[in-house]
Amino acid sequence: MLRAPTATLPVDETAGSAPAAVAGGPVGPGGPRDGSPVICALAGGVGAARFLRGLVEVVDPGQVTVVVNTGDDIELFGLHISPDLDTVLYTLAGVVNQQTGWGLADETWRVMDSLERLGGVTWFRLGDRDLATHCYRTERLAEGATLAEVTAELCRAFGVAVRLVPMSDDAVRTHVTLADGLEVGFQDYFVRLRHEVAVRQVRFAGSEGSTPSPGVLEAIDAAECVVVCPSNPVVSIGPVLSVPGVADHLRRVRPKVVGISPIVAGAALKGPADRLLAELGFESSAAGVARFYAEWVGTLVIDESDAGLVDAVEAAGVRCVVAPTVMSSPARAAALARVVLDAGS
Ligand code: FO1
Repeated sequence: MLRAPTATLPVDETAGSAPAAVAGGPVGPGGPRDGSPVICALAGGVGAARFLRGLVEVVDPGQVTVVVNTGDDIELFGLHISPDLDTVLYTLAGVVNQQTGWGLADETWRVMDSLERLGGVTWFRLGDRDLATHCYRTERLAEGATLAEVTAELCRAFGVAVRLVPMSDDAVRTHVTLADGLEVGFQDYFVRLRHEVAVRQVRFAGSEGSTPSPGVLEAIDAAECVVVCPSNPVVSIGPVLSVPGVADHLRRVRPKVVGISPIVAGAALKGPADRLLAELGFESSAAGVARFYAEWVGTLVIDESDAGLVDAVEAAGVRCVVAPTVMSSPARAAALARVVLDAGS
């Protein structure tokens, strides 16, 4: 059984915006966390970021590699925007907008306001300060840096000690076919259409010829526990799995892979995960998540409100752990992280 080092946390339900994973040393009152387990996490956006914010309270951030979905990436105004990478980065740096879960706190919107006056594209809102991140990333990519290199530079600049890695340096993009047959890009579906439309199919364009970013497969192999964050199984974890080699490596280490169901009492806490699962033929429940992940997840943590689904999860061949999974505060996220580490034996 993996044990998080025992430095206990203050259970401060109101805490939330302090940097959680700053470079230069462990956080919290317990001092250095010797013997902290080596963790690899697969992550999407907001739900994953909140979990990781709790995880780095109970393990040494320097021991954590996070493989992040880049299927949501979009080019707008010639800028390369990586929403999930930025959501995790900003959250771990303690600078995320707490209300939306994405973008920066204390943001201003003067560029968007001016763009609106010009009749430009404003359905995807880029804050003034957030724009600097996209400008920096785009410029460095144009200079020949890889997305993984730029991400490491951004982590250093934001003082984040966790190793954030894009799932691939290659362009893999999530495309969604709507019920009427029209195919749109992920952000078109998610933001412009507010994911209020029925979906027939999801595909990850470019995945066949892509390779995992340097260190991704090694991080999966070397980890004492691989965590599948509470992200949308279809459009957040699905793209990561579509990169050749990732699913195979997970399959090989299945007993140490622990997932967290993003579906609680039949509904997604945020976003369209429940509808997407149902639309793609999976039950919209923690049991449906277990079936979706069964090939390569050894244990699934489900919410206490779903305790009645333990048999259904285990019938899918997945060990089931029941715990409070709703992360209404950083302290609850940290408590969930402890449960996950304990489950990752
Ligand atoms: N989400 C929205 O609902 N509306 C937006 O205008 C929006 C802009 C945006 C800009 C930068 C960024 O990093 C994220 C942004 N998001 C926005 C969130 C993003 O669409 C989603 O978090 C993910 O792609 C799904 O994980």
